[in-house]
Amino acid sequence: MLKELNQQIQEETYSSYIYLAMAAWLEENGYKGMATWMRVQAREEKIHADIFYNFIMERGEHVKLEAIDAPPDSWESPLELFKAALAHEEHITGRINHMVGVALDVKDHATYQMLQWFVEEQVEEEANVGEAVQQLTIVGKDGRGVLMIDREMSARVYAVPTSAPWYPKSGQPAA
Ligand code: OFO
Repeated sequence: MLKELNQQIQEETYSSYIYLAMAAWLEENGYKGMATWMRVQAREEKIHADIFYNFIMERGEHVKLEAIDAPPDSWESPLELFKAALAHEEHITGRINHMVGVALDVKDHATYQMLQWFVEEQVEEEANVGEAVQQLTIVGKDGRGVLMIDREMSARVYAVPTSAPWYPKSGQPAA
């Protein structure tokens, strides 16, 4: 179980890294609203990594950080980029489900319970990215439609996840 939890710190940190790369591509190509959305997403992923770190520490176990691969740095279009983000979220959902299975196998009820927040979070994550894919598919190559979506997505702001387990309400990393 500990190996899986440590691997998840790597997975969530990579999530943060790939979304930051996506934000950079979007910003460089003039999609500033979507870039803002992705930067918020990248910060949220860093918090996901922190939650696993905090949980391992709380249990008095050893944190072992793994290498982070370099993410891609270009995509064909915003639609292709968000499709890649959706595929990544589906991969993460698979990871969380796998970990729930391991927790059940080894009767680690504390980890099982902590993972329930992530089970719910993944439903939201896939829905949010899926909505962007759907909207971008509808507007297709209509530049005005894409820019309208870009403007809407600029409204996303970062909020400290007060409901997250193993994460201090202050939003500061645990000392
Ligand atoms: Fe996007 O939920 Fe964590 O990785």
